[in-house]
This record gives sequence, C-alpha cells and structure tokens, in this order.
Amino acid sequence: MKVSILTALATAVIVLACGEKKGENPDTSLAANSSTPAAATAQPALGGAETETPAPITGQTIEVKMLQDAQGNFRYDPADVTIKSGDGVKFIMVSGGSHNVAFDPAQIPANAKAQLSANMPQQVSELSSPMMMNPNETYTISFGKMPPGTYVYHCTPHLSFGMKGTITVQ
Ligand SMILES: [Cu+2]
Repeated sequence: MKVSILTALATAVIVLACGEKKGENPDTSLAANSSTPAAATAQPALGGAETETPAPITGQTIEVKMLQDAQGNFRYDPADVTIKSGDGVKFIMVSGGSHNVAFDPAQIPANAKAQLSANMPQQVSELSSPMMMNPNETYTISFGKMPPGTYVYHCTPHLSFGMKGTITVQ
C-alpha cells in the first residue's frame, strides 16, 4: 500500500512537474506572443518615417488670403511668406473660389513629407487640403517640427492660372 501511495505521489509529482513544464510552453508562447505586439508597436514607430504625430503651432500664425483680384488673377496674398519652424499659416478664402492648398508630394523632401502630412488635417488627397468655397472659410497648417526649406504649393483648380505660393521655413 505504502509503495503504491509513494508511486502515486511520485507520479503526481511527475505529472505536476510535467504540468509545470507544459505550463512553461504556454509561457514561452505567451512571451512570443507578447513580443509580437511589441514588434507590432515597433512597426508604427519605424513607420514613423511615414506617419508622424501632428506638431502644434508654437509660434505665430501668418495669414494668407486666397482671392481673385480686380485684374481677374487668382492668387495667394501674400504668395511668398517666410516663417519659422513652429509657426502656422492660416489660409483664408476671400473670393474667386473654390481654392485649396496643395503641395506636390514629389516636390516635398522625404524628411519633411511625413511631418507636413501629419500637420495637414482633413486631406482630400496626399498633401491636399479640402476645397474652400465660401468667404471666411479657413485652413490652417502648422509648420511645427518642419525642417527648414522652401515649400511650394498651389491651388488645384487654379494651377493653370498660376495660383501658386511658397512657404519658406527658416
Ligand atoms: Cu484657387
């Protein structure tokens, strides 16, 4: 009897030990699983080259009017502005719309594109603002965390009329 009890205990210990060992497998697979989400969270970080966090305006906000002047020209006023990184540009629809603000993705340097995109809300296509039709509609772009450079933009409906502007970040 004693022997069989001991055997039973020993068996129980072995089973427990096995159970623990088996328990380790789920643990390691859990560890593997938990490293997978870790890798998954690392990926957006790596993709950070493509997806940046919007950077708020920390400096001044410069206003640019979008209009059709007395001569019938469609233009941004002023067409060329110089700002500091951290400033913002607020585009105001005045007349002659629809107007928008569009950067040619091919002309925006790789090191600036993701941040610019993050700083442009409600894009209708890559680096293009929505259309503004009504007077006093506005669209504001933060140049927070934007690298120095001259960024050329245009109005999609009036590009052929030469409605273009530049924003130079110092
Ligand atoms: Cu326009």
